[in-house]
Amino acid sequence: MKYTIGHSLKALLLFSFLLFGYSVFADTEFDNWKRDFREFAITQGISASTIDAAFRGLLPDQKVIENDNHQSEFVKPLWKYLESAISEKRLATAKKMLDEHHELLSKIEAQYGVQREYLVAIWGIESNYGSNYGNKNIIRSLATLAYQGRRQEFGKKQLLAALRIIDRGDVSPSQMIGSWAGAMGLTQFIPTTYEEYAVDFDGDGKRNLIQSIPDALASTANYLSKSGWKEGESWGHEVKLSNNFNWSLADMQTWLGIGCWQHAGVTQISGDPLLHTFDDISGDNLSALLLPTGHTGPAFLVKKNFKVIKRYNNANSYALAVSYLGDQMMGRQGIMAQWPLDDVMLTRSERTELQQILTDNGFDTQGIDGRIGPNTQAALRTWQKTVGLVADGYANKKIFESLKKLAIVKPAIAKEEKHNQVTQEQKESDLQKVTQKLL
Ligand SMILES: [Ca+2]
Repeated sequence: MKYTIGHSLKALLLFSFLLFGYSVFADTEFDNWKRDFREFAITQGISASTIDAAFRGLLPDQKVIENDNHQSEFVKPLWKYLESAISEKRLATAKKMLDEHHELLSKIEAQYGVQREYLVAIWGIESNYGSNYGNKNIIRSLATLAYQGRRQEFGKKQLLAALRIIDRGDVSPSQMIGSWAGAMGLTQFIPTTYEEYAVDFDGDGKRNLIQSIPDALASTANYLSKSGWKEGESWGHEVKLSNNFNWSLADMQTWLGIGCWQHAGVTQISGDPLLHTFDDISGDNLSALLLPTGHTGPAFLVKKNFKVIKRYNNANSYALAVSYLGDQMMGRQGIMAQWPLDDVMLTRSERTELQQILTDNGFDTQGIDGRIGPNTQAALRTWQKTVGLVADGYANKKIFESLKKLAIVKPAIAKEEKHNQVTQEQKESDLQKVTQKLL
């Protein structure tokens, strides 16, 4: 009898394991991880009761890992992104918010020196004025990222910061709702930014960026101000470039005074000289030239405040959206020049291929990750210069097709060169000739 029960029990256990084994195993592993993290967090000064309250019943969220692994094949053209970020409806709500929170915004502006329009723009773009700031349990999202996947260090650091925020009494674990990646509240602060820059502006002793509009907007102003926002200044201006412009200056690494830009052939969008209206420019006030869609699209001279907006989200598209939504609240004009609407964006695999071709041909992109960053742009620019194209470093379908032709002709040139022992100068001139013929 004893044997039979034991046998049946074993069979039942085996059956259960086959049926539920993976999840039972995974949960146990996660429980172990939670136990270890709890111990670690206590050594970091977080109270056991806070951790226990935050970790109670917590399970990993596979959706978070899926989102983290999902790298989109297609990119939205910049003009499409701006169209939705600065829609008529968004602008109308923004103006309503300026009106509704007039008094609060005056106080924040006086204390932090950041124009209210840009704060309201960030609030709109980050959470659509609180109507969309994510519905994920932040602790669960961050615990999942810390437990598995490719960003465990980030997850761990942010989770600790989130627990400290709860420990401090700013918000409760259940109030911590936000995006799958850990950004919280009306203006989407990640926990480490929250810890460092959040302020209590409504005076209740708590820094609540999820439910308190005064706290969220003042914290955003504080963050911008501490990141070097220049009071009373704009983010920059749309400009026009002369036909024989030296495109290598438009690399966002070259920061020059306004006089230098004027000398280089930059004018106001109207064609008037820069200095006439750029009266907030002093000697130390430098600008960089941004051509987000290459030499055929709009051009912008951007200043320090543009860089500060990018501290929030390091994308030119985002910073342009905040800048223009803010400007339009002030009644300033929108973007005047035409976007290159016929441009076809590269897919992720094409971007990877472009980097591979450039690197294989001696134009090092410093890694192949499918993202067109400053290194890839610099490599592309050098290639464009070598073959006599406008060196704007902008990668679209047309450039990609030209580059693919190069990948075909380059080995033939190299073979011939080897045979004839040619000089570097000759090599470049040959390459230029062949490519010109192909393009
Ligand atoms: Ca508060």
